[in-house]
Amino acid sequence: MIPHNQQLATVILQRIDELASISEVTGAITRTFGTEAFIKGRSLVAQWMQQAGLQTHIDNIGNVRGRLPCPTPGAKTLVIASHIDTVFNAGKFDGPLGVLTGLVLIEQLIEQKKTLPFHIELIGFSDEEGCRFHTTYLGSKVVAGQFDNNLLGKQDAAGNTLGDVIKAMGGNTDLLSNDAITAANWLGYFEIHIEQGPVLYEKHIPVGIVTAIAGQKRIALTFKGEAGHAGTVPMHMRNDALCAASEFILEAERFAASHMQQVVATVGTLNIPNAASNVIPGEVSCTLDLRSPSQQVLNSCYTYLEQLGSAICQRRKITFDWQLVQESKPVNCDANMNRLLANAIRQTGYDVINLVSGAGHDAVAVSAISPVTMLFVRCYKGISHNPLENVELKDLAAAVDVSAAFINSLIQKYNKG
Ligand code: HGY
Ligand code: MN
Ligand code: MN
Repeated sequence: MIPHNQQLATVILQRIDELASISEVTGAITRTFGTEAFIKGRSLVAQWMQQAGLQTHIDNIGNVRGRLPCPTPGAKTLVIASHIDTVFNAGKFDGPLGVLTGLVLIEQLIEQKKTLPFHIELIGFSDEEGCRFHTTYLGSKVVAGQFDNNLLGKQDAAGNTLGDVIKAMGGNTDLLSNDAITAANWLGYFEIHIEQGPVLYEKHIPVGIVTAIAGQKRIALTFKGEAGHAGTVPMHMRNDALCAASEFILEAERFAASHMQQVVATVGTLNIPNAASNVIPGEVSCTLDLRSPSQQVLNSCYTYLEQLGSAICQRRKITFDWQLVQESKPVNCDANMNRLLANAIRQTGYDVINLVSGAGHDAVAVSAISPVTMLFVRCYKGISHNPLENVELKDLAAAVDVSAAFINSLIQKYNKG
């Protein structure tokens, strides 16, 4: 007889696979905010929520939301959520694992006819990765009442504005604030997510608790030199934008590596307009992603690297543009909810591992208005943002058990009043 938790984990994995089959590209998983594939994937999640009997709707920012109301007047809401958008060429677990595990947990509560002392709202957030508009947490910011309408003018690579894409999806940009859960109504926020790091894998432990989430700054850089003929301009007479960018990128890597784990720096995109093998690059743009659990370290590294870029470009007679595009502060998860989650982990027979998340999560946006807690699930070698991302069935089954025990402890706590 297959253990019940493994049967539930099998359902979750089947749904993860079905959702992963919906993509903007053949042979890879890509579902970015507002695309046809995103909408198709979201409809599938909405269908599952409806089949489970949840009051389901799509809000104005494109989140898919399923509510299990409780009969208690004035009850607060526990939100169980993660994101359903992906990076390009993504793994299939980053985001959907949290939404689809949450769905199975709620289906179990309905099946067990549990009387809840609080409402539960399951949410698939529409844009956590921020790949299309170089933003992050658009969906969770709306639910947390933290959305900045100035973002509506942001453009994607094709010149579409965020506001236009929201409207094209059927959202009303004037009503985004109506989609927020107001502060008084939040009981708490629970997100289940793959670790996206190697600690649980190295320790052979299926789950861990997130104590804090690193702060991040995303910067857009432009290096402008002078395009020229690759065959005729002598080396000492060049203003090669790509060589300047390359020197900066390698220096940024060396600098971060010398900061002993306190900060990570990544140049994830680089673009050379009008690139050709026989043209000296006149202009290069790239992005820098800085992360640290310490705001002070994040700020000092940001300042240092901006000055470093200016100095390199001054010496090379290159103009240098440095624009902060997005930032979020380091966030602490809620000690009280984490205590309950730790008890649930022990109760399920596992050691408690506390982890700081280098990856950002929707919990960052929600932490502005609600206590948040996150359960990490071991993934293969910590690989993520990569099609090799993988979670074992038995680890997912463990996460189901721990999460169910955690939710039950909340029910007991709030039933006592
Ligand atoms: O970039 C991140 O940390 C997350 O995957 N959005
Ligand atoms: Mn991600
Ligand atoms: Mn994620």
